[in-house]
Amino acid sequence: MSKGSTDSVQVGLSSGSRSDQDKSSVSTAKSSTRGGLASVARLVKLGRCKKVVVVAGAGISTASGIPDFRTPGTGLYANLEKYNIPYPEAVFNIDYFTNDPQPFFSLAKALYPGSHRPNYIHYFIRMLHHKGLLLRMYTQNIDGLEKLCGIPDDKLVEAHGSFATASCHLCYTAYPAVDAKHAIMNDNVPICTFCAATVKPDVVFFGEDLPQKYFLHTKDFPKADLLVIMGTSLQIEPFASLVNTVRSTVPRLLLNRYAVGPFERVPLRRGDHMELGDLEDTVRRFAEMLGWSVEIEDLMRSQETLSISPLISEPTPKRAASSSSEETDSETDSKSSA
Ligand code: CNA
Repeated sequence: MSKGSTDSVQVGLSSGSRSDQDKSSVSTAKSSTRGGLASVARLVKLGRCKKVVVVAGAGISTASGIPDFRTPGTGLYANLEKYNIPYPEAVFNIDYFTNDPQPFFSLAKALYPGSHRPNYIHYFIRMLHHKGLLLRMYTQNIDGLEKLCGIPDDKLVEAHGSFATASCHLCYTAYPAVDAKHAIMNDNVPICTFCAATVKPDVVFFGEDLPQKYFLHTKDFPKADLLVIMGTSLQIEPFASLVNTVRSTVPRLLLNRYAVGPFERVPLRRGDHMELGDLEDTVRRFAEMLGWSVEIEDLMRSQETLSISPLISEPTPKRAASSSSEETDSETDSKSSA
C-alpha cells in the first residue's frame, strides 16, 4: 500500500455538513419518494440489474453490535470522552497517532475482528454475489465482517483498509498482523523491527492513501447497472463521491436511516430511490420482495456452521442446506486470498 500521495481520505464538506440528527426531519418527509424498494426489486426480478455495485458504511454493522461514527447518542463520535482527544477525527489522524497512539489503540481493541458476527445485511450482499449479480462491494468498514460472511476477496474492496495486515506507520515495513493484535489487545505498543516507530494495523487514516484496490472503481462504476448505497453518511472523501460516478441512467438505491449525499436533493434525480428506516428491517423487506428470504436464512446457517466449525475442531464440517449454486459460490470463495 503506497502512502503519501494526494488521493487521501479526508472529511468532506466540513463546513455546512449536517449531522444525522439535523437531517432526520428533512428525511422523513422524503422517505416514500418514488416507491423506493419495490421499484428496484422489480428491476432486479426483470433481470435488468446484473452488475450491482454496493457501497457501504458503518451502518451495515450496527446490527452486529458495532457502533457507527455519527449516529447521535450511540455513535463513536458521541462517546469519545474516554479517549481524551481534542476532536473526534483525531482518533484517525496520522499526526495525532504519531504523538499518541493510545486513543486509536483503545478504539482498535473494540473494533478488532473476532468478537462480532456478520448480520442479515452482510448475508444479503453475499446473496447478491451468490446470484451472480454482484459486480463489486466497496466498503468503508474495517470490521472484516464482509469477509467473514463469505464475500470473496475478488468481489470486495475494503476502501479504508483493514486489520488483516499491519505495518510501521513511518517506514511501512510490514509487521505480522497477529503480533500487532496481540500487543494492542494487551495494552502494549507494537514497535517496528526496522526503525522502532509505532506499528499500526493497515486501517487508512485521514491523510493516508487508499489501498490500490480502491482504484478498481474507475472500471466498475461506469459498468454498473444498479448502485446500492447502505448505512453510510457519505461524509468521507474521496469515497463519498464514488456514488456520483455511475452513468446518469443507472438507478441508485439508498438504504439508510436518513437521506445523505445526493439523496438530500429535492426532487431526487430520475432513477434515484431511497428507503429510510432501520437498515436490517429494510433489507429483510427487500429480500422478501425478491423472494430470497429462505435462501438467505439457509446461507446464514451454513456459513455460521462453516466458520464456527474450525474453532471447535470438527473434522468434517456439516453444511446445512447445501445446493449446487452454493458449491459454485464456494469455489469462488476458495480463490479468495481471505
Ligand atoms: P457514519 O458516518 O457513522 O454513518 C453511518 C450511517 O449509517 C449514518 O447515516 C447512520 O444514520 C446510518 N445507520 C447507522 N445504523 C443504522 C441502522 N441500523 N439503520 C439504518 N441506518 C443506519 O459512518 P460511515 O461509514 O459513513 O463513515 C465512514 C467511516 C466510519 C469509515 O472510515 C469507517 O472506517 C468508520 N467506521 C467503521 C466501523 C466499522 O468498521 N464497523 C465502525 C465505525 C466507524
